[in-house]
Amino acid sequence: MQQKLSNYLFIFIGGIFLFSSCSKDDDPGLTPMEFANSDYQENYEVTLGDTLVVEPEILNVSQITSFSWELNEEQISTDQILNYVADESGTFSLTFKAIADNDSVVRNYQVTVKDPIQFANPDYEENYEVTLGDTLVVEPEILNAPQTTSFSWQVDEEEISNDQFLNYVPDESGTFSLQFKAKAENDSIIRTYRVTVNDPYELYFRPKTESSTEFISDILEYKPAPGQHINENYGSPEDAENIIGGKSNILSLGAWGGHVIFTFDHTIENIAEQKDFVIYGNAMSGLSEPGIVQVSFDENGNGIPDDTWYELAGSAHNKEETSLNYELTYTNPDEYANVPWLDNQENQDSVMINSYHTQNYYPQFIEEQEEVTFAGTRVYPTINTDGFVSIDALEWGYVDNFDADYNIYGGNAMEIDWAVDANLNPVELRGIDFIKVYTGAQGDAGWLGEISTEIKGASDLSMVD
Ligand SMILES: [Ca+2]
Ligand SMILES: [Ca+2]
Ligand SMILES: [Ca+2]
Ligand SMILES: [Ca+2]
Repeated sequence: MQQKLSNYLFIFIGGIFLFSSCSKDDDPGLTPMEFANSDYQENYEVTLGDTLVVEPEILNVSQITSFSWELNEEQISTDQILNYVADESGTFSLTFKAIADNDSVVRNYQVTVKDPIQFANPDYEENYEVTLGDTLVVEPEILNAPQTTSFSWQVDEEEISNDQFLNYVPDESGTFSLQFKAKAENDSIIRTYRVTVNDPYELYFRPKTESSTEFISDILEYKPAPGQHINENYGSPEDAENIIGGKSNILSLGAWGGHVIFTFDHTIENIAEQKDFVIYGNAMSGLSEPGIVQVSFDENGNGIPDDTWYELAGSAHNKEETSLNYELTYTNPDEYANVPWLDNQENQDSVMINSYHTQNYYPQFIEEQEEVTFAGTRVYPTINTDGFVSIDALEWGYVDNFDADYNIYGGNAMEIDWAVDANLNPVELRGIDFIKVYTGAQGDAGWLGEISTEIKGASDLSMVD
């Protein structure tokens, strides 16, 4: 019985031998396994969570060949082709073995598993709101970005930047979708934002209506500098109110820097190629006391002049003697006495008293009762002191200034396009809500007293008959 079994076994094994012999050209026992290519990719780099695929091609594999993949000496697969999901970041040695009886081949690899690119904060501000003309800044922080990472910002599918951090000035109002993409090899992240661009003019422009009037509708601030009329006729808060709605009362702004801020019952539109408003003064030939004008649009719609001011640059603004960024501080003498001042160019002098006005010349109704500082531009009209004192007009662009067009308007007509920023660069304004007028010169005109701008009112020029 035992003899028989071993015979059967012999025949069975022999049969296999014969069968495999018939199916191959060569004897498997004599032809060792080998890799199809002697060169191979040794280093692999994958992102955490991705599948690592390695497909070594081997010649002369037989049915009894077994395979083994080891990652840092731990077996992770017994397939010939590796499909492995990287679940830990780091650098690993990977070994592949194919074994058949006494025959084997081995290959070593190095695998780097990178952490994926990701946003530092999973929560983010999705909605942005900016004002037309402002810069939209979006700064997504990203982790694990290799140096080769590229960035793309798109507005409605049009690329606007390749920087990681966006600095973008939208050129139209409306709401649009903004997409950010960071892309590295085989790895990318995307974030979407919603941006609303507000056009302050669309939101807050106050057009003229049937009931609109041409004159000043409200005084928002009256802060004169010291002067002979201050705290007296032409120099009180009541006098400021009296220039509302007309052009027959007089308001003095005192010496350099003293100002008044007013508004209208509608936005004064900047009409192209035309002057836009007129400010009435009491200038006459030989008696100009140039006041400087600043304008502002109520960008935040709150009715308060807390928005950007732009100065109207007149003819003297580019003159060499003109002082830009000028500042001057007056000290309250607390009595009828010269009012000392000190400027930011180390000049000091006084607003001089005269015998016609014997009150304290320092404004007693303003908040600053020890000293007050004004800032702006100082212009230098010519003061003629030979014989009858006179002050020459500046060429154009100032208030209470007897320029060539003064008699046409009975005042000084102003063009909003003269507006400049702090660096004297022109700015484009479609309309203005607030006007500030301040005395632009400083000097003593003898018996005329200090140079002090007067205004009698203002009109929207488009409403003047
Ligand atoms: Ca204009
Ligand atoms: Ca405002
Ligand atoms: Ca005056
Ligand atoms: Ca005057």
